[in-house]
Amino acid sequence: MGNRIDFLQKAVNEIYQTIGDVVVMSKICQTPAWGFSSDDFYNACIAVRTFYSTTEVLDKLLKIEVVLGRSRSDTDGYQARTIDLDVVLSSEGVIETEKLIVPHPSLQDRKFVLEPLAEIAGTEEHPKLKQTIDQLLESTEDSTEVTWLDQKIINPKDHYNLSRFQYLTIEGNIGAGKTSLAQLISQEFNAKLILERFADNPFLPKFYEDMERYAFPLEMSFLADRYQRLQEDIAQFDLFKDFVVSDYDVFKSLIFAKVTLQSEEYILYKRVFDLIYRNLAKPELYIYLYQNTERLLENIKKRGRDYEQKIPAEYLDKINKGYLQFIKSQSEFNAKIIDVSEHDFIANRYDYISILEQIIA
Ligand code: PH2
Ligand code: MG
Ligand code: MG
Repeated sequence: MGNRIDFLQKAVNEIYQTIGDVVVMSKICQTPAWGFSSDDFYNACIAVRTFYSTTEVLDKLLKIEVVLGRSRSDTDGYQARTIDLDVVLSSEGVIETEKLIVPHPSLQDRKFVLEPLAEIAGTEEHPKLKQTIDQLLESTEDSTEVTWLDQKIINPKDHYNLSRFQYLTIEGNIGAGKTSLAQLISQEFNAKLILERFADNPFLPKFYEDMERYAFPLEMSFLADRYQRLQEDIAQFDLFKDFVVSDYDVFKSLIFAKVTLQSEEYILYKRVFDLIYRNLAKPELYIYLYQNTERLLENIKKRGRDYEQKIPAEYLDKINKGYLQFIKSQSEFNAKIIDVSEHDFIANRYDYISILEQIIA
């Protein structure tokens, strides 16, 4: 009912904001109401990547239907509606609970599902019928004529247009979530991902045991490694990616060195750093994820890297201060502090979206 294209667009927007990344969308198809008489329907299928379970997704879809003005009356049978959101296939395979049946039990009998679904997932196999969607469409008994509309749904993520920053850096303290956020962004926005290699640094575990003794070799080896990676990875242009996102910036080396090194050591270190830094690409946007120390310690505990478990709160405080000082003092690139202390962008899509909003603000 109503402005049908607009309702479809609004539904996709809500799905993007509350459920997950809209990976692909079909065109919109028009068909007569199936099973009852009413105006023609507009149908479309989208694929969504989400960290929620399919049951949670269904709950969220029902909420979106309500937000978009759908009211379900008690009468049996089909009724015209502003919007109807169904899960037709899930990577969880077959789901049969009281509230939810996936794949949708009548999928194979309805062209208004099969046609748009084939467009985005023709080669997916129906987990019960063991045929692909293309095959089901080929053999369906539904003989409805399908009309494709010229108007298209806009992918909500186009709004964020992150590729305008050719090189985006996500920085933050130990355990702030920089790697997770960089991964989410690279996946959702087709960016080349550059991650710091910390696992193979032999000095790191030793450093946490005896900071004074191992600080200098640790900082030197991080510097060498970061320089090499950024040099290689940024220079190596990837034709199939739209931009670059990294979970660290080389200045990190200076920030940590200032905290961990003796002052003469730091002066030497800074000389080497200045020689090296000149040749490196600078990020167009530098994001600092601020997280309070208490939650940093929780995150460090949760991810359970042995050698990190003894990191003292005071050390994290000093590193945070170092970052903030650095951000204040530098003028070479655009830096932004995003406070994630009240947010959980790993478990909550809405928190993730609020970070995207701040990135583009
Ligand atoms: N949905 C129904 C019943 N009938 N007919 C068309 N053409 N498209 C639909 O999405 C549709 C229907 C129940 O949800
Ligand atoms: Mg339906
Ligand atoms: Mg429904």
